[in-house]
Amino acid sequence: MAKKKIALIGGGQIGGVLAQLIGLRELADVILFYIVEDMPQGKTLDIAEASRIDGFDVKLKGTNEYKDIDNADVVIITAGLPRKPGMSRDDLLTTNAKIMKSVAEGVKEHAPNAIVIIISNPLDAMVTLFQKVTGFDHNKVIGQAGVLDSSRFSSFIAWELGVSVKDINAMVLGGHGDTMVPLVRYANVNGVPVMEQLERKYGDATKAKEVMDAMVTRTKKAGGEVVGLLKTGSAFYSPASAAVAMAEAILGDQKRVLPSCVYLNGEYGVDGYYVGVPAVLGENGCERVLEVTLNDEEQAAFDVSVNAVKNLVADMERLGF
Ligand code: A3D
Repeated sequence: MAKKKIALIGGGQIGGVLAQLIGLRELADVILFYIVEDMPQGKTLDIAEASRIDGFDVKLKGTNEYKDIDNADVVIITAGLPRKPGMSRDDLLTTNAKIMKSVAEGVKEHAPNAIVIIISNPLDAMVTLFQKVTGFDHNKVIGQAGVLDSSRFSSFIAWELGVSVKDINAMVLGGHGDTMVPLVRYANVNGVPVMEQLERKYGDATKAKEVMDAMVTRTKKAGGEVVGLLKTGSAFYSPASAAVAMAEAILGDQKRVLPSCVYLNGEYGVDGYYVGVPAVLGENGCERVLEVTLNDEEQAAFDVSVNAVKNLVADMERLGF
């Protein structure tokens, strides 16, 4: 079977970790595109020179030319500036929209059949813009946010309960911003509701709720927590891991159910917007949206988040994108 090819657009912090993870997992050959001369070549050479040590056998190539992404099966986009302390994701809108427009034109011309995973912020707007510029089928353009937000939520729950994070199932829906919706009621430890475990731990429903509320708040602000500590950029190991899980599901036609920013056609009562929901990822990209029943409180929180996405997209359109 011919090796698959993943093109990475943007060779910064996330782009570098992506290239290394894809190599370590022998998921595909890697093309790393970035406009600055020699930089992507240096980064991929550095990673490739560890292949004997780590025992992986894929080709890694850096490039400054879009033509080298030809025939990529998956394109992962990180092009754009990350947040600095005190900056909201939305502040990035104008700068990153300009970058995304140029990237979309390059991908449209040279990798028209690829399935595209976008990481650049503000995420929901960048996914919308990329699809608009390329005209690619909606199912082939997907944003990464929910896999990471859900992993953060799961990690906090595991640390709180003192159990392996592998046994936590927890999901975050909505836009990738402060209005995201961690689904508390469905969060479970191997099927047992997390709230039940917290109530047993604290012997008190009020205290259990307080602890959960704090984990929900920390999840919503988790990106900012890392930005505040790093000071010079935003999270990059975990977003790369999240996108690799999505690429693996797509290339392996795994039909994994991963919370992803996908286009809604009436699901969850939303029509014509990209929003984070559980999606079945396989060889055709987003193959299906999985609907979950939301109670009134969850639906209200989801609606607030969808409205934030709609406002962000409207802002972007007002700016001429
Ligand atoms: P950084 O290390 O600055 O890398 C960004 C890359 O984009 C650099 O190589 C840039 O030079 C490159 N770039 C800039 N302009 C262009 C262009 N015109 N064409 C191609 N490449 C270009 O940032 P990073 O890797 O830390 O973050 C990348 C993006 O991901 C930022 O927008 C972050 O805000 C975003 N991000 C998203 C999440 C999500 O979970 C959605 C998490 C963390 C970061």
